[in-house]
Amino acid sequence: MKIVSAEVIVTSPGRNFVTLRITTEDGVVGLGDATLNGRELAVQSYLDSHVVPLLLGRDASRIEDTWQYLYRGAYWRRGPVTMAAIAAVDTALWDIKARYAGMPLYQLLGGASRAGALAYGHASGRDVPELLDSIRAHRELGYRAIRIQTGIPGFDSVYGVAASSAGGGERYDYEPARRTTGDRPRPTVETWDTRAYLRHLPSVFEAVRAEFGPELPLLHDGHHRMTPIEAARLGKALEPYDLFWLEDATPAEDQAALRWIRQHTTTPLAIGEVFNSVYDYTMLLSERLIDYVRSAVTHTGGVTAMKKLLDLAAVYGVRSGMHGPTDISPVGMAAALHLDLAVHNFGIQEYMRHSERTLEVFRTSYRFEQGLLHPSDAPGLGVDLDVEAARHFPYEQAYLPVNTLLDGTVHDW
Ligand code: CS2
Ligand code: MG
Repeated sequence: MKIVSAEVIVTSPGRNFVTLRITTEDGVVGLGDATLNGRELAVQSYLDSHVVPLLLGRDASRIEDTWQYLYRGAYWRRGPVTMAAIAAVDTALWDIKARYAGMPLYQLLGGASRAGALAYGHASGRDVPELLDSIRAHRELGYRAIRIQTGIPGFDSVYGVAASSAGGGERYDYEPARRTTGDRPRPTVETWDTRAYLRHLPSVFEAVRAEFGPELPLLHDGHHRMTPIEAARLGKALEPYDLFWLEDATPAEDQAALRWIRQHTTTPLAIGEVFNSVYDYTMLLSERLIDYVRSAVTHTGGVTAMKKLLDLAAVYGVRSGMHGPTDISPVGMAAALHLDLAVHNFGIQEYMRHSERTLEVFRTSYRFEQGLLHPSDAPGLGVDLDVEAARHFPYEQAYLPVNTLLDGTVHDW
């Protein structure tokens, strides 16, 4: 099962993606997602310069050994670029192994623990009426759990609110990265005021619960912007609305901040989409400071590392809530779905549906039916990459916005 080629494919069918395509001597192809939103070329360079040359000639069946070789052998450890590169190799090798076995990957991870993975979608609105329409549209699309994000009076654009999000569906799905242009070579700048946000949000949830009742699982993403006591205040203020989770309430690297939030509120907490290794979670898990692990296979070292992370989380009663925005490619999404189906401590799966243009390049077999996702029983991950189609969509530089406070101070976006 020798690796004879490994190609890094950067393509931009609707948005930028980085995919590693590994081929064995028998012609079996495995895919791995290495997309890092706004830093795609850094991962491409790391893979092309420091990983691909080391893969050629290696035995593709030695997944754990290759993971350790790329992690410990690099000397410099962790970090989003390194771990996205390792993730792509690891995921591609699992794809290959399952294809050789003629099985869907989840069968090699312990088989199915459920019929499908509960998905949540992104409803948003610049104001409450638009948000309510977006929630209705997402329920019509079949979502049984919904994240809600909304504008703040007086602010032009706020994280998570699509330009015109009344409908739901791909025209309105929120795409945060913005392509640079000749006369705008830098990231766009957004402004923010946490006190205005804290004053506004509870009334939004009041309106949503009044319209849709108490049962609909509602999620909200604080997107790293609050101090611990601000997050504690919001968690407490939202308790009457029974959230499924409050995500990224504070900047995730300050793990101890979650102690303060936990002391003040019973609103469930999810964190970790910007993490890239199990070591980012050790205090959060051992002290039970969170309820859901937000990492994606793509950013956390691949299927091998994600399975180990979720198995550790299970020891502390913490469940999965894997990251699934459109900047996780269909390859990364498929890898998540195989884990979602197999692990015991599954919680929920984020599912921002990719555009039709993206799906011209990534031929998927996973299904979204009656609010549940299933990876399909196709061998491997169940995703194929149309390399010729990919070449028609060259990379286009795009950056995530930079966020500032009203006085211009740079803040977390
Ligand atoms: C967000 C992401 O989906 C989420 O929970 O936090 O959309 C995030 O903003 C993007 O993945 C950043 O690239
Ligand atoms: Mg998030």
